Amino acid sequence: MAMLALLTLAAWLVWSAQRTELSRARERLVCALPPVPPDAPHPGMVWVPGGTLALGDTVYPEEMPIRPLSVAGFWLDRTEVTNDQFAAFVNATGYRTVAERAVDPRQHPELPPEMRLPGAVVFISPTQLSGQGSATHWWRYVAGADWRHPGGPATSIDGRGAFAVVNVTIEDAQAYARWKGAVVPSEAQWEWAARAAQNPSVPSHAQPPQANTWQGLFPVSNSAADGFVGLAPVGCFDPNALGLFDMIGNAWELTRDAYTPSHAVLASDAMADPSPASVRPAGGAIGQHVIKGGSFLCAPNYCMRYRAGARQAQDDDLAVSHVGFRTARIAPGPTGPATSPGSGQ
Ligand SMILES: [Ca+2]
Repeated sequence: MAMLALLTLAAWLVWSAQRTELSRARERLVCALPPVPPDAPHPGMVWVPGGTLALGDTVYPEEMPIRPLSVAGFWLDRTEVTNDQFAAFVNATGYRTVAERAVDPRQHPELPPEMRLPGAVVFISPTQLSGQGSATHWWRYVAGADWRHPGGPATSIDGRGAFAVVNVTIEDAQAYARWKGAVVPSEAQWEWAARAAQNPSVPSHAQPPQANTWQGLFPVSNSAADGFVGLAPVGCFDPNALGLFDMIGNAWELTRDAYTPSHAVLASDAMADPSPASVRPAGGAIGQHVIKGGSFLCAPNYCMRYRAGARQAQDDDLAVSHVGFRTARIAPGPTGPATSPGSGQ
């Protein structure tokens, strides 16, 4: 009986390895993006016209209540920042990301020594779960995981230059943005852009077909009906009406707003001030920022955050394998006939 179990296990391991190899062989490493017009004022960025955003949604408590908020026009990267783009920044500046530095024991005296090593939290799909399961079953702190080694020291980004950079924190995102002469978008800017500068009369809560999310029973069964088991190269799915790719799904995206547990409190001047400054008051949750858009791990049975109005908290000093970002730029919009949505890509 024991021999039969061993043979069954061996056969499963061979089959599983073959399946993984097959999926890797089929993996798309790049997706074509529309050409950038030669006269684009901010190449690779899309103009997001201003308007009044109905901030929030009604699925989870943290996205309520819905609040009206003015957003001025701004430019936004049409894709998530890629590994190639982030590598250019690191090569030019020598920057070391938070995940590449040791954890300060004064900040986290509770952590065991192995979790103070440089590293990041990596998603590892469990083969089975008992009961309701716990996030600790599929998230692991992996020493040596960083943006160049998304799954740990044995992994790399070779051939994955067009993939969204992950395992980056708000500090890393802001350092990159400064180098580019840009900023990390506010939550309101991000949400307004994800809605293509329009408030839908009835926001959809359905899992979107044009986004890299999770199909199947999270976290044990991923059918990858959208073509991707994990992260995807940027631009593989249809853009929204402004020409922005992957606002929903693929990687969660950092915003510059400190996290608060609901929309009940906004900065008092934010309601009247149409500037694109952060709408969050000082004194939000210490050490957390808002992330938006959901990721390749969002599934209907677990995390319906594949929506513009959804939001989540992300620890400032913790890099995670499903969090990336894009940048915004405060500059005059396109003029004359080039003012149509999506121009200036
Ligand atoms: Ca997917």
